[in-house]
Amino acid sequence: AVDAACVGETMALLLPDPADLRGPAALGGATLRLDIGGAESNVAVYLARTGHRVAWHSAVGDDAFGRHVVGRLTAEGVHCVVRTDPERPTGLYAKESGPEGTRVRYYRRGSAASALNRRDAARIWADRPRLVHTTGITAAISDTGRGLVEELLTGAPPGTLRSFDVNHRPALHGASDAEVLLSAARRADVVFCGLDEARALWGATTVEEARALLSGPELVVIKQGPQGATAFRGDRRWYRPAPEVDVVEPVGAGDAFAAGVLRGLLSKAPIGNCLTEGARLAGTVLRVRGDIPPRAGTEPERPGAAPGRERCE
Ligand code: KDG
Repeated sequence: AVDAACVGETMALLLPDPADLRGPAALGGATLRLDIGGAESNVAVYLARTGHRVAWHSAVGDDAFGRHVVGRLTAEGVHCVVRTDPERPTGLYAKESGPEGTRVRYYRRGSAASALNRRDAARIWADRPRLVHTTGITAAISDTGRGLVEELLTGAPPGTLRSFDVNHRPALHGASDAEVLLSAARRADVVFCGLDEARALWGATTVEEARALLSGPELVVIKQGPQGATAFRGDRRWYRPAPEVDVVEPVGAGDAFAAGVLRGLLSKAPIGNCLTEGARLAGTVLRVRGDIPPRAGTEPERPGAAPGRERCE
């Protein structure tokens, strides 16, 4: 049995050195750092770093990028349950961070992971995870990916905690995805959603409106960017401010936040402490250009959320 199963695509990530992006000959002779990125495997890494047994379920191509992804995740202590697809490549993505912010480009259509489908759920349940985590990205990479997300949310064995992060990506999601994401989010036990996402997808303007839309999950966590985050369970609510950091690059902070909350839930910490751990972890990734901070920079990590009194407001 594993503590958590994280399900979704992980891509090889190409990170140019910011100095190489200047001038008309941008990237000519540039150095590209090879990293990895995938919302669900990012969560898996954070959970593994505190000693949880975590499986990442996905597919990669029979190529160097796929081996790189699996190698990196394995080195992080994540158990990789992957199909190696001889026909389809590993997805790629590139991130350019400049003064105007971060621009992300995907090269993932027809990737190995886009062939994930509802039949993959059987392998996932075979591990008997306490928690299954997936996101709106998996629902958007293909119709079969969406089928797998539906299966994870409706076919989970009783007692499995189903976690869903809306993860709205304008480069991937079209207008018709708003309904898909809402119905997936409503079927989870724990849902993470940015207020900006709830606004863009469903027109919610306040955390209360976002929470009201997300009827169904036992725990609804609304991320308010620099304003912090609010969690709702039944008629109780908890608030935590955002970490105070000089932001280098924001991609991946949502995954770190979700992982911090899930760490807390796995160790049965009070909700307020789960949010505190989410904010702390998000702070660690906001300081780096990659999607996850290197292990050395964050060691040693505490197991689970910090003990302490729960504050409810
Ligand atoms: O949350 C960070 C992810 O967006 C990033 O790691 C890449 O999975 C990714 C995606 O599809 O954008």
